[in-house]
Amino acid sequence: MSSEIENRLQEQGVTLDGVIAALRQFTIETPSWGYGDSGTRFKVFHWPGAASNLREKLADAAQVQKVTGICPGVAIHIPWDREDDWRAVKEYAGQLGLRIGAVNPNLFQDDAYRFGSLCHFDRAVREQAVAHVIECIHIAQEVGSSVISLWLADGTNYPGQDDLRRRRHRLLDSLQDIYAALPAVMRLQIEYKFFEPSFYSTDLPDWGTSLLMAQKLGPQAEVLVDTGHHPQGTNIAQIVAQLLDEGRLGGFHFNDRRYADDDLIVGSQNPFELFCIFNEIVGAEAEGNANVGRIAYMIDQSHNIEPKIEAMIQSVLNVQTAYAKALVVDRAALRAAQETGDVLGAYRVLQAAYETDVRPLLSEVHVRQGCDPDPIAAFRASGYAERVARERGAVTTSSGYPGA
Ligand code: LRH
Ligand code: MN
Repeated sequence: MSSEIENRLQEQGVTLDGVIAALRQFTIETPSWGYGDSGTRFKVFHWPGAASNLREKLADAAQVQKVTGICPGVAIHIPWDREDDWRAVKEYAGQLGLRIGAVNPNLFQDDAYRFGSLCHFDRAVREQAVAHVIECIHIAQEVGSSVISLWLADGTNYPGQDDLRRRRHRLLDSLQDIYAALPAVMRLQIEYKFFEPSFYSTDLPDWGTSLLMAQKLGPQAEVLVDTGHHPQGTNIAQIVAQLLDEGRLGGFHFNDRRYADDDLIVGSQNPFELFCIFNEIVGAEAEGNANVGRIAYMIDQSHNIEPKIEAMIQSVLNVQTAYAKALVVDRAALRAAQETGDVLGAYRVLQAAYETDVRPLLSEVHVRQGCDPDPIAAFRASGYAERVARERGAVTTSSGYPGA
């Protein structure tokens, strides 16, 4: 363990054990859909051994948990993961050392949703959509999950296509019907996205709209921040600071992007942005913000060309790295610089933390989790990927374009 970090932390009155304890209690949920074949509208490339049903996805997620020790939860998506015996699923997950995490309704793939789901002008379609989310609430109850993470593709493609205030009224009405069905222990996380698949208006386009809806619904409603859902140049760390201050930051869908909702490996394109997000979280926690302890950290990615399980492990390591760097920020020095207008002094405090090599620290955390210090090497050495590629025969893939 490098004494360089230890000495620096000592100077800040922070113990290494404290930092390691924080990293050990930190968990990240992986998405079932990240283990299966996925692609773009141009092509879905099949990965040999890619999981094609919920049990294979859970078995692959168990490998990520085995080598990282911080991924016991797996988010599911309905109907992609629909099963007829959810108690058996809960049992099977338990045998693998896993639990079912957030339940994601799908209100974007049924033909009925051409003009929207919860915002559709036809009451029958809205009722169908509400019924689907309530079905997901029942599934969550059966598998012991406490989070419904709701994303809507709802929107319009042309000016005048629909009345934007009436769509908002329908949205709130539908969400109130869903909120009324939410058991006391459960949280409704409202995800936003500034465009796609709608290209004129999106009914939940930004954090402000999701926050307003959550505040109108009640304390169990929160905002879910998908890091790929913002216009270029958006300061996501500031959105996180605001939501923490409002006590409505429910969770994250971590991924990274260069252009639009690219769903690439988190921290692979803009690792400093991810560090700034965690710096806001650690800073708020240091000042006793109660919301921090409730944040659901989840990954939401699609691995179109790369090996899916290794991509997931790499993603977990990238998030751990950002969190570890935020934990070694000299908060007292940062505050002092901020309160004296020492602009570059403050920046250099963050820069020093960001440029800290936390790999030895993370290796120590992995070992204390009972894992190999190098999770990627451990997974590769396991031969698991080669074994499932042999066992899980080939599957046909498709794409958004028929016949492609
Ligand atoms: C929408 C989204 C949403 C999921 C889907 C897989 O872009 O981020 O969270 O339902 O991806
Ligand atoms: Mn998402």
